[in-house]
Amino acid sequence: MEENKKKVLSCIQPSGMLTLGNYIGALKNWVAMQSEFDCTYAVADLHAITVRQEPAKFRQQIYSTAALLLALGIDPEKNTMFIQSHVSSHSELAWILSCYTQFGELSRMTQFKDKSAKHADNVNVGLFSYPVLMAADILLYQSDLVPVGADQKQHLEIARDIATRFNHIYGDVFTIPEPYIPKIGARVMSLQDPTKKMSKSDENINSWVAILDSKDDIIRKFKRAVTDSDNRICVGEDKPGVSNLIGIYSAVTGKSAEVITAEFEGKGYGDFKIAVGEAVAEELKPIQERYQTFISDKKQLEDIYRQGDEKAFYAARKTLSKVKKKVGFVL
Ligand code: ATP
Ligand code: LTN
Repeated sequence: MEENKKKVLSCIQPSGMLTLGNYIGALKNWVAMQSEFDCTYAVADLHAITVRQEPAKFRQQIYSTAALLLALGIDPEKNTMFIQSHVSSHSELAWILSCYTQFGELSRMTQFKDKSAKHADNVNVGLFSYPVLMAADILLYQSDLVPVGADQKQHLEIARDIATRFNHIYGDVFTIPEPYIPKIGARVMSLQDPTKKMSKSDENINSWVAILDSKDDIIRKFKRAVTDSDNRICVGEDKPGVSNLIGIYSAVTGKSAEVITAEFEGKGYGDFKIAVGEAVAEELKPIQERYQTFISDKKQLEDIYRQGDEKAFYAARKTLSKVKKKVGFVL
């Protein structure tokens, strides 16, 4: 690992089937960033238990998420890929940082407000302190850049605030991380309600496309996508459904919105939706094939993440010791 490369960190929750939104908004960038940066990527299983998970299913989702990261092209030799709960430093630092985080600032987090409304029967303390654990994830690795979708920007802000506050008291302990939010495909919207983001926890399965969906399912979901009645294929504020499809098509083909509008001049929504579905299926096909090879060899998968766990633990321990010393713990 070259010393002068900037450090990148990101995590993804194994809380269900990863979607096209996760892929375009976050994971595609994870892969692209490997060539330029020193990257650390984790499966955020600790974050996922802020909402109830069924144990057997959860375990499979953790394996599946790790296999998917490899299938996407994350290179575990050049980067660090690990499982968050395997590196105990995350929980330890999260506790310490929670004593440097104000109740008021966590109360303002929109994700907390949304998720506590959605899971009104389980508004647990973990859901509330979720951004502190996320700050620990980021700060442990002295990360310079954090690639996330636009919806995580507020959490990154709070990580910066906590780090700045801590550094102010104790001197330079943490690197202050910058967000890395991609311009293209920053937000993929639901296929059924294009004013809402595409989300794997949406009960309407037609509203999202999973990275592992079959070609038939992908095309069927795009055919059913909500559009409007004027049959013009162009981006417009009054055309959220069509704009979203153009955004998706653009993200997977690399074509600009103008080129796409010209390509479909005179054609109807039906043709366009099929073209988007086919382009998405085409992009996902090799990923799905590689996924099968990783998920069918648990031993190899385990070897890979165990190596990552060790690398991550080594880096995390360094920061955690420094923090403990600064706070005044006896080591
Ligand atoms: P949930 O439905 O459980 O809230 P989610 O599908 O919204 O989950 P997360 O696990 O919260 O996904 O997000 C993982 C990453 O994917 C984050 O970096 C997030 O910003 C990004 N992401 C999720 N959904 C989208 C989307 N629709 N468009 C762009 N990026 C997204
Ligand atoms: N909260 C993020 C996942 C996450 C994360 C992180 C992202 C956990 N820790 C650290 C970036 C950096 C999410 O659900 N999207």
